Amino acid sequence: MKLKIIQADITTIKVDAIVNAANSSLLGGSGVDGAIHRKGGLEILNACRAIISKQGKCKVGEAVITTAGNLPSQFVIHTVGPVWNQGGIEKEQLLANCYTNSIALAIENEIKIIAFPNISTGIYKFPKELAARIAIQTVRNHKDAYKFKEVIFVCFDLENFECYKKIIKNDENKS
Ligand code: AR6
Repeated sequence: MKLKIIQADITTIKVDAIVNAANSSLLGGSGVDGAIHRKGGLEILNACRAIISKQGKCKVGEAVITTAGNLPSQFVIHTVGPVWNQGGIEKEQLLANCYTNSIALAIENEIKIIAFPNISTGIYKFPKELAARIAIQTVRNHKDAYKFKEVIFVCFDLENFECYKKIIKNDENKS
């Protein structure tokens, strides 16, 4: 499995699935969620509405999959990150669950290339370095269970981009 770190707008990249940092309503919002719904169009919103009417709101840490509508990718996996608020170990576990449950859906759908944004590190205010460590570690924990061709961490802001590069570099130096 190749881990790749890039700085980009996730709505512009063409992979099997991009992940959305959604909220429990799945009806869109601002940040990366807003960008995905804006560019992906009504097809995504209608697919989210159908999921909500069938199974109710998407809980924190859980994930659902839809078409990617007008986006270049094939699927969007919507996951709901935790709001950092006062933080705590349960928030860290919930963030890890976002990655684990997104990966489970990717496996079910035989997705080989998946791109993650930096879930919870915008409006939900999760500390960026801690979130990056959780993201990288959780993805690595699955490397024996399923062979992704590529897992891409798509960083939007420079701070996240630098964080991910630093962690990957430190890990390489240790091994
Ligand atoms: N491509 C990639 N990453 C992006 C993009 C983009 N186009 N736009 C922003 N980011 P956020 P959250 C980065 O706030 O913290 C929404 O309203 C951004 O720099 O999008 O999980 C939802 O509906 C940051 O690093 O998501 C929820 O209500 C990361 O994406 C709430 O925000 C996550 O920032 C979710 O908050």
